[in-house]
Amino acid sequence: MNNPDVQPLTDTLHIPQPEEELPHPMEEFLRTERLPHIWCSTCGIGTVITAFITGLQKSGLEREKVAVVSGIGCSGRAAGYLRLDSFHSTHGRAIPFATGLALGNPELKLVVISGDGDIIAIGGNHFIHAARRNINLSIICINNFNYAMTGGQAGPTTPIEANASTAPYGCYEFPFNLPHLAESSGAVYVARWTSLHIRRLTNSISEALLKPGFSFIEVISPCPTLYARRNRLGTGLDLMRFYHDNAKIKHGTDTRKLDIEYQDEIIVGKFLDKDKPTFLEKRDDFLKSKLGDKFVPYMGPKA
Ligand SMILES: Cc1ncc(C[n+]2csc(CCOP(=O)(O)OP(=O)(O)O)c2C)c(N)n1
Ligand code: SF4
Ligand SMILES: [Mg+2]
Repeated sequence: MNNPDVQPLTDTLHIPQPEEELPHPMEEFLRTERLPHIWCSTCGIGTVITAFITGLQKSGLEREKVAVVSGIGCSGRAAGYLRLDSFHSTHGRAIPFATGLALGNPELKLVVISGDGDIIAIGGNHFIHAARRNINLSIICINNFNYAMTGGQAGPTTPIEANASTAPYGCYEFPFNLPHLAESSGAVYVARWTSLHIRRLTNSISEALLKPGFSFIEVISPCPTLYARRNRLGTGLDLMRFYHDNAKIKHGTDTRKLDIEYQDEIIVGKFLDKDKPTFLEKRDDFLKSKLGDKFVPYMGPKA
């Protein structure tokens, strides 16, 4: 029997017609005019972008108050595809570039999205000093264990035994344990996920964005074209299966125990979340204690 108080479902539901073009749900945050992107099929970087956009939406931060900086590399292309105040800087210099923005406009939340080579090799010195100072930056380091863009060279996260174009018999250098490097340099928030852990990565990104100070998220990500091909590890999908079977969630693990051995267990989770004055808070408190009323803190460009 027809009830006049009940609206028919067809009146409330929008049923798309085949000829109708639906906007992508993330279109608002993507520079669609720059698509198609450069990344290979089943590369993990796109997943990180999805997690970042969702994490940003979840954080509730106003997009005008967020800026993203990348360096150079496949991962370093991230900023260029994001419809935010986003900057594609030079190799290894994303952190000092972002630091300048953070100090120039303390209202901004700065995010650096870049690769293991960019952030930890050529940019390694900037990384440790920004962490030491507790600059208000969130770092998302996409670790694919090699310099992908330039042909698969070994870098500071390549595991011992892994083959690379500069390590044809396998890599024999000790790699960095990134969560431990971040914590021991002064970070206040440290997590590691893989690009399979999209929901957990999204939540971590959202938490890190809301955390004042230097936060660090490592994302282990497939590079099927170079790292996986050289090491005969299969496609991106095979690497995702590897993460599924070998990544173990162990929140709160002592970061000294987070080394990654070649094709072995990968411990993921949130390892550190603590409070400490940021660089600007510390500077202002310190100078106020020395100068008293003579000290006038810098409040940003609008002050
Ligand atoms: C000053 C300088 N040195 C070297 C290069 C060449 N270069 C471009 S990207 C890159 C490595 C990028 O590796 P990573 O950050 O891990 O990014 P991926 O491509 O693996 O995502 C290098 C060495 C450069 N562009 N500028
Ligand atoms: S070379 Fe590797 S990291 Fe670069 S886009 Fe292709 S799969 Fe991704
Ligand atoms: Mg890399």
